[in-house]
Amino acid sequence: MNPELTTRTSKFLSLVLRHQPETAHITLDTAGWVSVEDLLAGCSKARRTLSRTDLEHIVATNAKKRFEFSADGTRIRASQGHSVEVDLNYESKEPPPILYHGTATRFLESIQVQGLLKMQRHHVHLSAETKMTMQVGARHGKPVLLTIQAADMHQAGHTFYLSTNGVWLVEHVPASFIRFS
Ligand code: HQG
Repeated sequence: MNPELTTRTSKFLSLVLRHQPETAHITLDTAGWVSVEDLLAGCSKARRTLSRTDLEHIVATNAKKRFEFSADGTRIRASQGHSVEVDLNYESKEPPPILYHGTATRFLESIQVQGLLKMQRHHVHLSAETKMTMQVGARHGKPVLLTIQAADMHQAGHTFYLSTNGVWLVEHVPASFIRFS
């Protein structure tokens, strides 16, 4: 698969495994899984034919590790980022003392009032590193890095989850736990 087709197919997989499974004529189970066989057949039907080898290549090389196979390799799902109702069954986990969130300067005023909201997603996404996080912010405008006092939040009773691909997930970050400078 050439890089351009890999990216295009990866975007299509994000669409069907997170948002619109019906586009590839599949349904996801309650934890977001679909059998690889059904996915490949559905992609074919949607005129996006790909082989099991292509799929393995995409899962292995995806920069953000967006997709995962089940332990026995027969099923696949997106590791996070869904808009369809799924319960990924992540166990809650104690976060590191500090986490980061990348956003755009134009959102700051509102975030100072409301804290971080999950918007269209199931959770607010936080990260333990800063470089990729700035890039996430840059998707929305002039990027700015917010520092989240995660240990304090955890101590105050907020539940944190860690996705398989290393994204920290929470329901809401109140403004009082955000350092803006
Ligand atoms: C902002 C990508 C105003 C929030 C990335 C963000 C990430 C507020 C935007 C993952 C707000 C939502 C997630 C408030 C939050 N007022 N704006 N009160 N609270 N916001 O895309 O974190 O490619 O839903 O700061 O790499 O940017 O999908 O979230 O700017 O990991 O795999 O509202 O998506 O990964 O934007 O990105 P998003 P995000 P994938």
